[in-house]
Amino acid sequence: MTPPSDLPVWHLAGAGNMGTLAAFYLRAAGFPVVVRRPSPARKTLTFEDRRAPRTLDLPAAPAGPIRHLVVACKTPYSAAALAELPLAPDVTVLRLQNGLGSLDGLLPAGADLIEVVTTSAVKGRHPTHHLVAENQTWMGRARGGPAPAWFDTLAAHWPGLEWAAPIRERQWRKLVANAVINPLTGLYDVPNGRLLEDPDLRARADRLADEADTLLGALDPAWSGGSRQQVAAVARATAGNTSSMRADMQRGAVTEIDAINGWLLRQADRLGLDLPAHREIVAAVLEHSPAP
Ligand code: KPL
Repeated sequence: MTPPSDLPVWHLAGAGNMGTLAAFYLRAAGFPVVVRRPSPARKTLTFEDRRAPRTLDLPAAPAGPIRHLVVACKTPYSAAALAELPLAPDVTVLRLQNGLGSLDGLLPAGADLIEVVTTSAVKGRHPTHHLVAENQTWMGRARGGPAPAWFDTLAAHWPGLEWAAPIRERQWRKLVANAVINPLTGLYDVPNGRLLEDPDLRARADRLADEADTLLGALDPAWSGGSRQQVAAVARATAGNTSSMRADMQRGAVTEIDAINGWLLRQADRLGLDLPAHREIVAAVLEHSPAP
């Protein structure tokens, strides 16, 4: 375990649902947490299981280089959130965002980028956030590698947190679920479970899942496929949920389509593959939501 005097100070860029969740567990583990973006905040996290609500006072960050950063803003705001932050050349970054590649080109070359995949769910708006499902969370680097020294301290206070080496398969599984469920539920304005009930939606979901399998299999022949079944399992487990993209579209906000389906399309372009169902759905979402 890391001795308390060596506990790093975590800077938070994005204090929404996911940022509040990370801040809560980091604090529970004894790490100081300060806010970089947007500003100092008082947050309340309540729990579905009726644990006492916890108020988090997140002070503004002191001046000086950032060595440990949590990026938890929505993906379209990544560049703005990181602009002019004094990142140390070897900054450790925890990325708690949907999609892939949202921090490409935004971090110093020596940064240690740790990806976070969670199946926990937090709902709400500033300043009140509600932990509705406390499930599993994985952290790890896309290329693999051992956990940093602070990880065991955090894992002792973050239920269901595991180190994944490498984390890529988990990221790809999450990406596919988001690439199918989010745009369809956003466009049709339906809860996740409707994808299983409506035959037309189910057929569209299956096409998106199959195209994702084709691409991911081309990127890595070891990819085991099965995205139709995996997406259906996520839609079943979250049947009553409003996906994050549906919520964004309902409030007229910019969506994360570019980091989710856009990432798949960029990889497909590189490989000379066409993903017509993803191309069409990206165009449809962009037509119905503000430009990034
Ligand atoms: O992660 C999600 C999201 O809404 O972004 C899913 C898995 C689709 C659950 O709603």
